[in-house]
Amino acid sequence: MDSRAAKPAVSVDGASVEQFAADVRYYLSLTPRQLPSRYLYDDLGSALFESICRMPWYTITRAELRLLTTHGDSVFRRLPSLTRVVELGPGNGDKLRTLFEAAPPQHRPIEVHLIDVSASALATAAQTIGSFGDVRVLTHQATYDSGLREAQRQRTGRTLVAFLGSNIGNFDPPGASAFLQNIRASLKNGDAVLLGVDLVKPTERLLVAYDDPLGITAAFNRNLLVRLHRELDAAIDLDGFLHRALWNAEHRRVEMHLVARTDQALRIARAQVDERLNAGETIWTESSYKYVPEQIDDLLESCGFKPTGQWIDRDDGFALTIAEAF
Ligand code: AVJ
Repeated sequence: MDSRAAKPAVSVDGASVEQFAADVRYYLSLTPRQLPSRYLYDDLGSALFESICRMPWYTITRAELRLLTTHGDSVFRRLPSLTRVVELGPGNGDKLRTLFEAAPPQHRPIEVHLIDVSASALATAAQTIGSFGDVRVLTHQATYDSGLREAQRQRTGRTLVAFLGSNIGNFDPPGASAFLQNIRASLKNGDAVLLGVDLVKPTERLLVAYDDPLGITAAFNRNLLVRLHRELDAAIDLDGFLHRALWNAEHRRVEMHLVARTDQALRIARAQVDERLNAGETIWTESSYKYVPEQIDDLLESCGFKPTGQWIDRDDGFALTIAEAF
């Protein structure tokens, strides 16, 4: 065994280095060049994302927490005899904690399953939710799909699947449908989903949320290049790439890109990538789709869910929707 083969095969966010390398190789070869947004969240990326959530320009987190505080009680009242909550992508656990704090103790579920690819996020979230003494917390370090399958293997009683923070915005429309249909297939009638979704708003407000004056989102985006360096032995000039955010009105999405300032060599040893980017060429690293409220209802209905409640924060353009599997 050489020293490289002896390296641990798991990177900090739980995906194998082989999987990371294979994805990097494949997505960089596409036209336009891309990198999957799920790789934004290693330890540093997750810390940068938490900083983004504290910035005045990024309103998603606070708008959603306000809605959860104000309407959490109504959410649970619509789900009598709820026994379990499965949260996909709990982050630091603040969203679920806020939801639980808004509910009278007798409405709280007995069991919580947290599903995330990030081990550090899971540890923090489990500790936060564990502070509710009467709730049993189980964690699954996995992708949403396999984690959900795992969580549903031992299901009993009534389940609520929470998918908050507008994380659904990272899926393109067919992806969002497939994802919700997958959730629906793991549920039985009367189970429910709680969806937090960022809404379309004036372009200036969208752009400053994804290209902020402090440069934190730029650091979040360029951290992908740092990961290529550290985990895949890449030789890339970090200063050779700029952060760019743009509003794609046709597809109703904010896109993040890394833009080559000048001609750039892209050599990534462990992914067998050896390419050149021309000045101005971009690597597309994320889409954040924005919705109008009716579109959320339509999407849910087409995936086997009947919306039973929707609360909207008009100031920041954010919707919280509860829907029952039928
Ligand atoms: C966590 C996917 C909801 O798209 O708004 C924040 C990630 N990207 N700033 C989003 C993100 C740039 C965020 N989501």
